[in-house]
Amino acid sequence: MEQILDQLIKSKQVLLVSHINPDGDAIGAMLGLGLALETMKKKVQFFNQSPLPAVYQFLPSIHRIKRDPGDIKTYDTAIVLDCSDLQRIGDFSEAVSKIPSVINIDHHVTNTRFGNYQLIDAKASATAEIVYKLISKMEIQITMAMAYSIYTGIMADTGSFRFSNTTPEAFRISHEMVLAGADPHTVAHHVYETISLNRIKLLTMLFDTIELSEDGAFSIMTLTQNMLSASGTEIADLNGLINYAKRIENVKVAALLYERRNGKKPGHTGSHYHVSLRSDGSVNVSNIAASFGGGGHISAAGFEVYATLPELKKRLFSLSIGLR
Ligand SMILES: [Mn+2]
Repeated sequence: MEQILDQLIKSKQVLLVSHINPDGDAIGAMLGLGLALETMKKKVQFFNQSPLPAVYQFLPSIHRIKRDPGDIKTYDTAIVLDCSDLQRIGDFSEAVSKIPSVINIDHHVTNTRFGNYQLIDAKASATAEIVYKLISKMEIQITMAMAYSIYTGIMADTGSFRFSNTTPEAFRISHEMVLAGADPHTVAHHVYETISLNRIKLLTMLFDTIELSEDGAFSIMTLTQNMLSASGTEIADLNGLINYAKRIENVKVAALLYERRNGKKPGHTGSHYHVSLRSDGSVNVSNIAASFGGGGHISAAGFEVYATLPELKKRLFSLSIGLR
């Protein structure tokens, strides 16, 4: 932490970046830290390659996040947030690795410790929590905009203070952020009570694809490129969709089969799918993912596969035998 503080004090031009398809923590941690650095008169640039989910558009300063990092040579410091490895930032990982000081701030157990400096805390509920601790050390007055960013990051990654990473520390920091001006109702209203008509249309199509294994323990949901174009939704709107399949009564494992853009090969009948797996904790889905060449954790894993849809479903359902 001390080394990182020294480096931040020395820095002049800072690029802040987080993972593609960002969630509330990736966005909140980045904005919170960047706004703090600006009070220290640092030049900061926010960068994320993906379109940002509409539900986070209420965050002060979110409009400052650009989809292009600009001229890489101008930065002396890069801060990479909420990324277990540098490739998670997307197409610019190679370019960003050339910035003289790369600071890696994250809370994933699987962090590869890339970069020149690391601030990794796997016990932190969110990267935003680590950012808060860094800002406190810098003795910066937390503004309302910073408070909203950090609060939103913690709220998003704890599933609104429901997941197992909901610690006293997560509440303590959130409490402080609320005192500093973040209004919980405003955040909840935007994140949970605002839904675009296009997303409703997508959900209708998606729910229609849900299939259950004979014993009811395994659910499969399918998302194709045709459904995205027919509903007018962007990939940025996909976060958390798999949870609908997981919440079904008696389901232990849920799979979301997502057909990749340009996933078809000429002359082949199949398509390229990303398969996300979630379990209720009673089944280790990382084993299932590993059998397909993927990986992950006990209750969340994934893999890439090229197959036809009926073929893929058959393989997955055959694995589900004996779940109950
Ligand atoms: Mn996170």
